[in-house]
Amino acid sequence: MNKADRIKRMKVPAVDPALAKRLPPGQVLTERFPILHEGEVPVYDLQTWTLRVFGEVEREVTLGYEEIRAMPQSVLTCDIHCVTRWSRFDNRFEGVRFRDFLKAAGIVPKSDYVMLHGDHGYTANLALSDLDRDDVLLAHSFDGEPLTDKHGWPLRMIVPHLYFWKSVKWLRGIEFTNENKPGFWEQNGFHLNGDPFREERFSGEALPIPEDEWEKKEFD
Ligand SMILES: Nc1nc2c(c(=O)[nH]1)N[C@H]1C(S)=C(S)[C@@H](COP(=O)(O)O)O[C@H]1N2
Ligand SMILES: [Mo]
Repeated sequence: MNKADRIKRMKVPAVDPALAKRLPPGQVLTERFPILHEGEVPVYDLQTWTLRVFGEVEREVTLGYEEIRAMPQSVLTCDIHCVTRWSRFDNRFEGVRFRDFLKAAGIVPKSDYVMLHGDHGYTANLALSDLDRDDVLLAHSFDGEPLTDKHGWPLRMIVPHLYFWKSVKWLRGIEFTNENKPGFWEQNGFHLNGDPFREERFSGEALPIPEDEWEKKEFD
C-alpha cells in the first residue's frame, strides 16, 4: 500500500458535529500543542535580531524587533493543521498582520511569490495572495504570553489556512520572488501549496515521515 492509500484508510476519531466542519479530512484534534521542527532552537539577542525584507520589492528594508512591536498589533484566534495529522482549534496569537506589516514598513511588492526564511536555513514558499489576507500574522505572543523559544520566539509567521509547515518559526527573512520556488519541505516531497481542506499534503509518493510522527514529539 502506498502512503496516500494508508492515510485514506486510517480511522479518525469522531468529533463534535458542530466542530466537524472545521476539521480538515484525515486530521485528528488535539488540545495539546506539539512542538515540531528540524534542527536546534536558535538563541537570540534582541538587540541584534533583525528581520530582512528583500528580493522583488521597490526598496529592501531591515527591521529591528522594537520597530515591529511599534507597528499596529492584532489578536487573532485561528485553527492550525499540521500535515502530520494533528489539528488544534482556537489558538490565540498576537502580533502584526502581514498586511499591516507591509504598510507600516513601506514595502511595495513587485512579484507574486514569497519565500519565508527561518533561522538555520528553514524556508517555506507561498503565493503573495496566501499572505495578503486578514488572518495572516507575524506573531510574537500566544495566549497572552510571549511565544516560547520552541514555538518560535521572538517572531513566527501564522498562516492558518495552509498546513502548519508554512508557518515559519524564528522568522528572519521575507523574500519576494518571481517564481514559486519550493521551500524546505516542498523540496522534500510536500505539496507546493498545502491547503488542508484539499488535503494538499504530498507532491509525490513515499515519504520518510510516519503519519503519527507528532505523537512522539514534545508538547507544551
Ligand atoms: N524555522 C522553522 N519553522 C518551522 C518548522 C521548522 O522546522 N523550522 N517546522 C514547521 C512545521 S512542520 C510545523 S508543524 C510547525 C510547528 O510549530 P509548533 O512547534 O509551534 O507547533 O512549525 C513550522 N515552522
Ligand atoms: Mo508540520
